[in-house]
Amino acid sequence: MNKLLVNQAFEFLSQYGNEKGHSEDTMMNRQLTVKEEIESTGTYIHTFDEISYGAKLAWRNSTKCIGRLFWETLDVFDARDVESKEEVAQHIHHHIQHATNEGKIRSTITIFPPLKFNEQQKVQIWSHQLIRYAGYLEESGEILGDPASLELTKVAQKLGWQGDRTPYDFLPVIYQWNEGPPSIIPILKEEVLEIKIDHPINKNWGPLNLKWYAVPIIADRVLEIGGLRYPAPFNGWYMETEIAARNFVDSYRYNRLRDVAKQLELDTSSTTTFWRDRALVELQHAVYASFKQAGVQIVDHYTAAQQFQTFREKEDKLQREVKGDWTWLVPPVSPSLTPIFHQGIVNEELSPNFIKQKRPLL
Ligand code: HEM
Ligand code: NRG
Repeated sequence: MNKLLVNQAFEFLSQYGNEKGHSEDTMMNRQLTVKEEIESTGTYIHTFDEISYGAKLAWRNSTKCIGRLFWETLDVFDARDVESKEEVAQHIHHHIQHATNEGKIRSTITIFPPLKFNEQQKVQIWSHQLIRYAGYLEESGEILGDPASLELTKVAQKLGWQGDRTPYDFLPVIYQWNEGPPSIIPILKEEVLEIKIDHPINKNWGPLNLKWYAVPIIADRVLEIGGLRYPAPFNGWYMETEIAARNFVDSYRYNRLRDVAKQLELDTSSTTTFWRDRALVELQHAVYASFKQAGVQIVDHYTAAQQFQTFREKEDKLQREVKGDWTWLVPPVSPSLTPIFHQGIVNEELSPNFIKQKRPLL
């Protein structure tokens, strides 16, 4: 019998039962049933309420996430009964549609069948996010689109997908069904909400051709609950720095800071004119204001940091110490202007959680 699994299951079930206020009897009975199930089948099946609460706990335990105040508000879709590739595709499209909600973004997770010891894994998602821009290496050596997607774009092309070769082509979702060859799910323009980036004061950013999609849906993690691991894409909404300080700015991403500075007519002759810092701040403003103007949910790094403080206070009152990875929680813009910068935090991984899955055979 798999003793480790029994232990992990019991640990989760007691946390679940305790936090939900279940009686000792109810908890004991459930543990007994699960133990017998593991003895006879090698694994066990969570109830919907268990995976639903387990997913919320995984969010609450995500050390790198600043958005955890809202951990109890997560829409959970149960896709553990998928029987075909068509059903996988339906769930993926449904997730995008439900989460997007015309800009009033809903935190959502879709839970696919768990990885089972010695059994075929039904679904393995290779895509980093359900919605992502492709990246192409041009003959000139330049990169078109998102350099972070070069590898997966090549895989998609091998599988017969062809992009329009713009800087913002939607990569199809790449996944494996029953450990067979990888398959793709094309993402249609109609199902994705995108926001054109303009500056609220320094108008006419049109020629910069900056835009981004509304919903970040992380797909390449597995949700671990009580020893079981589920492929489970999840999303909340963006904090403006993710797009405006990293995706557009990192030298190994869209690398657009100099273009923004030129648009702002800054003196880029030396770093000591601080043109990079000034352009960076204007870019935060532009991304935030453009999302707001379009009616799409987004949070700025001050509000997010404040919400994180509230989360910590709430958890402290319940005598649960919040764990966190300072290097991720601190926003990449003006970090010392947020309280997170000035506080220590214990970096420790608890279960349930979202964990790295085995790397696909790209
Ligand atoms: C990471 C914000 C919702 C789980 C992050 C990061 C930010 C963030 C800024 C750092 C990302 C980076 O630097 O690349 C938010 C906001 C949310 C939200 C504003 C709005 C509701 C969620 C939800 C979940 C979640 C719903 C899961 C159910 C995570 C995890 C990471 C993370 C696992 C680490 C990702 C990684 O390792 O790449 N979040 N988040 N977050 N968040 Fe959240
Ligand atoms: N930085 C990445 C997204 C990482 C997760 N961020 C969130 N998660 N906001 C990017 O695409 O820029 N979330 O679940 O909301």
